[in-house]
Amino acid sequence: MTSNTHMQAEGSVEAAPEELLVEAKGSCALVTLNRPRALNALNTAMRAKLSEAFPRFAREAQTYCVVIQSAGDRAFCAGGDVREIVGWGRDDRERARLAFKDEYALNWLHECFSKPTISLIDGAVMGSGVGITLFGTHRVAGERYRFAMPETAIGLFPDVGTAWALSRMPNAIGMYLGLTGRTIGAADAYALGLLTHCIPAARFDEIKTALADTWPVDTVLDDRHVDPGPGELAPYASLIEKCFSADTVEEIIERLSAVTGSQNEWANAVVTDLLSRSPTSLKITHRHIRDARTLDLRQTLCVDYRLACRFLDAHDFYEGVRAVLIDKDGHPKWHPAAISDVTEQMVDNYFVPMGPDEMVLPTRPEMQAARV
Ligand code: QUE
Repeated sequence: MTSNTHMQAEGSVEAAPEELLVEAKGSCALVTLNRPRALNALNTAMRAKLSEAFPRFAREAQTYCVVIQSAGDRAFCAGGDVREIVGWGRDDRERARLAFKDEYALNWLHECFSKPTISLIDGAVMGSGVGITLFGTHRVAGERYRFAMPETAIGLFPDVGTAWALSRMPNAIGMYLGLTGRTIGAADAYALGLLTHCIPAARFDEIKTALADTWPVDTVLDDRHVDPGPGELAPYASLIEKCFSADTVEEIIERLSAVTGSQNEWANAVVTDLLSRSPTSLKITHRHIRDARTLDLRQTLCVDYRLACRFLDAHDFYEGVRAVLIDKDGHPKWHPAAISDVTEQMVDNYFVPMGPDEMVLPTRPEMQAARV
């Protein structure tokens, strides 16, 4: 393994710093997301480098574990580079599909990886960032940790295998998180199993040093864990369960709208959030999270790919990225515009298998038997 620090270009022009750094620190392989100005959003080059590095880590005698961290102090990883993908979606649909396929295959590679993988997350982790951390063995939050799957705001859906995790959360909280795209902090994320440890970020350097010296991962992390206490969602748990366990998005909104008393204001704000999201995204997300309860992660990722292809063939993803990330006017014009205009038939069509175009991921035993 070589260190990929800031390569100098030929001549006087300095090359852009490597957007993903891979270094050997003693018995630890240290991966750094290094695109701080783009909030470390994961692009194709970074994904390719990760996909190449992990099978190599698995076979290196000196690599005991992998640590994933990020540069800068604004976000751990704001998601995928969706601007890159919508550009391809318009000009080269196959290229855009391939970007999604490569990402979901990377998520599966992480799930099947044979060594401890520790993400040190001190900042926002959203979308694709969740995908590269959630399937590792250890997810550690610093004080600034925030989690969200905000895709319904950009006309997409919670992908990278998260429907599998969201569908298994208690009290319909996963449905709440996936539909609203709302953010939670470390205490809620810890209670939901998204995190394994909460440790002050000032101690992250010690952790890396200990792992470089081959101290056992669980001991190193357990000794520094600080219980985060009750989450911000705890007071709303029964309300969320009552409303978000409904069979349809319309029914969820009706139940929220009928909430009276001290939680009326909170419920109304959730309705306002939901009504600003893509109606198509909401209905597809609802069905996806409902159905993922009976799927394993591999199957969920294959459905993710099917859905991503359908979103690339539709309108809202392009419009959402335009309104939220490009023009930043915050006023996407969704098509269909109303939740009731998204019919069961339209939802069914997103989930229809694509025959020869389906993504095929090797089973776990096939991954384990792979020789590289
Ligand atoms: C909802 C999202 C995303 C988002 C904003 C949303 C998302 C995403 C980004 C993002 C942020 C910074 C970047 C970038 C993308 O923002 O998925 O390339 O530099 O990746 O409201 O789902």
